[in-house]
Amino acid sequence: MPNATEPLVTGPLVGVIMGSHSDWETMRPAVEVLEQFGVACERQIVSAHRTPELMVDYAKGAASRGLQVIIAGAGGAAHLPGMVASLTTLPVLGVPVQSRALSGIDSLLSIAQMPGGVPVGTLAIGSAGAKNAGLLALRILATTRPDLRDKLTTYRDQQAKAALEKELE
Ligand code: RP5
Repeated sequence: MPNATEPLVTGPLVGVIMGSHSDWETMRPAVEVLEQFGVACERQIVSAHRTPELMVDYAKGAASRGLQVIIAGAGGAAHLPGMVASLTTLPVLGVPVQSRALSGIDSLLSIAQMPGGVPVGTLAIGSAGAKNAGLLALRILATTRPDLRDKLTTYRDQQAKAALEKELE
């Protein structure tokens, strides 16, 4: 596994935002995988509904603060990723949080069904989507960072090895 004690970069490159504190358990794996690879990230509650002005300021200021990817998680009427994507040219990865009423189908469709022209990369519902959002952010960053690319190759190889080592009783 990558060595978490040797950061590759300093200063947050990835912003992980979510609409509510109730989203945090779902979104935590995104932060964990970024930290595992030594990529600095920030985490913050930014709500499209409850803190719309903060959302505008966050999205407009993200690139100038040095962020290169934004991961946005939200549930229900999940406007956050699309609204943020409309306010920045950074890549925005949307994570649908599993809602109580509709099990996250509402979140998924709200995030995935963007009109042409405002792209949001939509991941799976829930924590698997959050983990993959972190890994996808790493892959985006790795296009210009050979050290990070090497770590991702090691991660992929270790994952394949672990899958094959499992015995079928
Ligand atoms: C959305 O509403 C949040 O992203 C969250 O998933 C959902 C419910 O929020 P809480 O009522 O739990 O704060 O804006």
